[in-house]
Amino acid sequence: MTCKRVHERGVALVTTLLAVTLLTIAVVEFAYSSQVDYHLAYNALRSLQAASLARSGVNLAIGVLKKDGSSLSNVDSLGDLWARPLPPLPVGKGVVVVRVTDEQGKLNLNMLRTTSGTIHRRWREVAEQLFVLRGLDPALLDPVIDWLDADDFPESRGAEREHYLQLTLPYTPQNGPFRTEGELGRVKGLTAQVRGRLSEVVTVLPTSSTLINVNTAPTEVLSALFPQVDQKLLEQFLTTRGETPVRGTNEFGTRLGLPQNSITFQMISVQSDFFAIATLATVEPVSQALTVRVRRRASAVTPISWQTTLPVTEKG
Ligand SMILES: [Ca+2]
Ligand SMILES: [Ca+2]
Repeated sequence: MTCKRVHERGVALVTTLLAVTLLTIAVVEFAYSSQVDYHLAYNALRSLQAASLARSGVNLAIGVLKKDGSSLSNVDSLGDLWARPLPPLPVGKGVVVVRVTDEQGKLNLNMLRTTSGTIHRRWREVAEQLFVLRGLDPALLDPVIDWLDADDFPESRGAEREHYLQLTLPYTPQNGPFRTEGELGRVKGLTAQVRGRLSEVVTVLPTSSTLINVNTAPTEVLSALFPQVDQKLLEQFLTTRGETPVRGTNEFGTRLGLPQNSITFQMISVQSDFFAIATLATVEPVSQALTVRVRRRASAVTPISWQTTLPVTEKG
């Protein structure tokens, strides 16, 4: 064998090895990208299914609220069908959890503002008491007051235009009712942590004429409204109101031994028009949470806000 032929065979061998290596890399790359595409398509499909399932859960709750609204009862309580916790509902390949809560059991911050743009003294006292009961400095309410009131004069620990215009990204306070719950995050001092502490007892509703439903209000809201209440009678009421709700504010006063001539009795009710529907839909491996707040008038139920959280993929 000549030296030249040996050289040519060596070159052919190297070329073949190189070709095989490149082919192997291409095949592995193709298999990998196919797998990624498959997982992306799979998760996208599951996300879509979970989102649809979450909306179905909302529609289910709306149906229950409509039915309750068309009943002859003038009382909304924790004994109603909408308030009863349902077990997780399996639907197709997924499962959905639905919870309905009464937004009128909470303090609607827009109630603090009167129609003339001043602050309602008694609602302010209740809000301050509620902040204290939630372990918060009641001075945190001052910037809320300034956000709501029509004037530009800050409360002692408050903040008006001047403060907000000095921020890196300046804006002006509303000097009017809150339009969304998200707007609370723009108020001085109302950090995510503070808002988290208040979320179960405070809300923002698109009206300043709501009253607090004593049949559904959390303990702290009732304590803030009636700080003088006998604690034993309050506990007794809380444990029995699901089965035997009060049918009017007079009955509430009698059951809790409260004098009914106070202005606070004009701030409470036994009915509700605003509810929050929270659903969590899971189509493995994706979960989708959706919270919809609704307003009910007789048997008509209208969404007033939607809040979704991004789908959470647990694996795959
Ligand atoms: Ca103001
Ligand atoms: Ca002010």
